[in-house]
Amino acid sequence: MSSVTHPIEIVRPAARAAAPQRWSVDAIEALFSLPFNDLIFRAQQVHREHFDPNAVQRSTLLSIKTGGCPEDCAYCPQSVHYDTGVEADKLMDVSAVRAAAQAAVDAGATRFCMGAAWREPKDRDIEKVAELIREVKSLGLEACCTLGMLSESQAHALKDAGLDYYNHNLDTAPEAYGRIISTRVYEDRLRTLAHVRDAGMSVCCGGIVGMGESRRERAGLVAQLANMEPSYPESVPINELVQVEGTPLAHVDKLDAFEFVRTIAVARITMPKAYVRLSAGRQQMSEAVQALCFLAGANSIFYGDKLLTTGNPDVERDEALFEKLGLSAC
Ligand code: SAM
Ligand code: DTB
Ligand code: SF4
Repeated sequence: MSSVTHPIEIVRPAARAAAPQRWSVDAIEALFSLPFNDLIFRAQQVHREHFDPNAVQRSTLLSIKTGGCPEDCAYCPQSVHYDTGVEADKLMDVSAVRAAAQAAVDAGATRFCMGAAWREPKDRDIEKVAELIREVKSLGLEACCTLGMLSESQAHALKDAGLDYYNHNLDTAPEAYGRIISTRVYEDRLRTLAHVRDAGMSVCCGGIVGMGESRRERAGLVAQLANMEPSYPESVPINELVQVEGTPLAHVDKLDAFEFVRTIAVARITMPKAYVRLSAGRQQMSEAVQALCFLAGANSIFYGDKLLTTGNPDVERDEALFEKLGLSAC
């Protein structure tokens, strides 16, 4: 008898890698609409499957090149298009960056994130930043940079210097992007993210809420992040808009605090293994709302009294909050 193998036995579905779950905007919007307690309960369940529920990762930010940016992001105090009082500075030198990174280590941060107000760095900027990355890594910190758009070769150069994470936010839903930024398009952001991934770095990518967007648009942003190919970002910063006088969004209606917490919960449910960072906006947030964000699955914060150009709770205040909530750093 001849032994004929049926094709179905050769390509057994179980032998294939499980396809990542795709989230529709409708399904994400339905999560947003759950009763608050049900949503938080679900987020907490997902969180506990993958993380220690009482551990929060801490990253310290440093603006290594401030102001004078040619882009027109409507939220940003560093754009040349708006009069916000932020002065344009040159790239910081190695010794000053080293001192700031050492202070971050001493305060208990595990990651150091260097931000530059560039549309895109020049190749000679990348050489200088590579030196900064090597310094940061020599202190035992994880290194992250956010420098604007990158070419393929620039992404590889940063990876070769030891960069662990690259932060590049999608900021809002594709259909809302044109209302916020006119000097680049969504596709530009996605291209840089692909270069970062291809170079072998971890992706840090999130957005800003409270810019006057609809709930549907918040769901659209989360869908972009959760469905990112080949996988969602390892780190997802959820920023609440910091309203800065002089920017077009300085007086936009403030987002309801529960809607912010809902956004964190939805990010947690749709990106179960990501570090979801409660990012900009903590300075204006009560401790109770921050505690709700941790309950909703946020497990990372920016740590230190400054973000890039605006304020953040100081280390003592955060230590006290961790103590009150029984949180530990990881
Ligand atoms: N120029 C680079 C870029 O845009 O990718 C890197 C620096 S930029 C300041 C980094 C991120 O900061 C932005 O993508 C945005 O998400 C966030 N950001 C800027 N201004 C903000 C504000 N006023 N409130 C909240 N987040 C803000
Ligand atoms: C991110 O998502 N938020 C950080 C970091 N990545 C670079 C920046 C927040 C900036 C807030 C406004 C400012 O301080 O200039
Ligand atoms: Fe420039 Fe980045 Fe600010 Fe946009 S967000 S104006 S690209 S520094």
